Amino acid sequence: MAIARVLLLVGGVGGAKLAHGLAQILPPGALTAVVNTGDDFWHYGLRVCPDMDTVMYTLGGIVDPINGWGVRDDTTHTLDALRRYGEQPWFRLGDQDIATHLLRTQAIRRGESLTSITRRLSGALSIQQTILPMTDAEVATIVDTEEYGELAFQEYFVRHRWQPRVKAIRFAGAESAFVTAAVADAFKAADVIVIAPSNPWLSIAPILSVPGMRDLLLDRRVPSAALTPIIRGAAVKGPTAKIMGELGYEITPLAVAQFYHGLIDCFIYDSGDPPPQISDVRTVGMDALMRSEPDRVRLAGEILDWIGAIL
Ligand code: FO1
Repeated sequence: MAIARVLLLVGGVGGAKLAHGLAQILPPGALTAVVNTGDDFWHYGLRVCPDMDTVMYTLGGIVDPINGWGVRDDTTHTLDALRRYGEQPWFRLGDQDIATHLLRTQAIRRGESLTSITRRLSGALSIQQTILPMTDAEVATIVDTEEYGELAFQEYFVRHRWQPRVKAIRFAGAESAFVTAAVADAFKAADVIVIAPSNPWLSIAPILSVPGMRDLLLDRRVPSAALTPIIRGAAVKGPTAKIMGELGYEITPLAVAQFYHGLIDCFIYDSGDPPPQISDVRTVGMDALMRSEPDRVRLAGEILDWIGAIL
């Protein structure tokens, strides 16, 4: 069966690459990305939403290709000016990127939802896919570390370069968050749900922490597939493998599949790894590493072909 609508649960850089690959092969409007907002924070009075922006800039074709986040060829004059005042900015906000935070903050202060402002910003960037925050409420990922106790996510990730040892992770505010009508509608409309190869504990777990989100996945009438972010014992990027070790998991695709058990019917691991055996989940090996833009398109096509064939 041909897949018309894909719903992608996604975090930052790695997941955005898959979103980009899917966007190349699906018709306009057929992809909806439900994005982690647990990384969002207030910084110099601005609402910064790193994963939302990473997905938006990637789909908009303006992302910095080296970092995978921020705007390509952006300058940092604002940070230089802050330094002149004696500040030591530790979070690298580019000048063009700041324009996004200014408009978003202004809209939020006026009472507009993150869902609505994201629709306007992505429309202005001529993005034909739908980018939805996991919720319009503020949810903050908090990382409990051996060395510093609890750290706000970006303090852990950027300021401390994800070096502290992780003891636990919680999602502050999740209990009073809610699934938006836009997210609920996207689940109803989807022919397949894909969980991107993002960090399960830092990027996907916050999405699943929103009350009602797990039920949307559990009540699905369409297949749900997850991709491994772990390939041959290592994370493609970032702290996934390190965190798995620190939280007591084996650093294997199987441990990732088990984390999603009950929520997925299909699991994609890298063909260089042994096939994970897990009950009620069909597994398939693919070249899961996205080194280049053609790789993203190839992987997205293989995923849709495989799921389309078993539908
Ligand atoms: N990551 C860094 O490692 N250092 C930075 O200074 C940094 C700045 C930054 C600014 C805007 C943005 O949208 C993303 C930014 N990121 C930076 C990436 C971000 O911290 C992480 O990729 C995610 O939060 C984890 O998915």
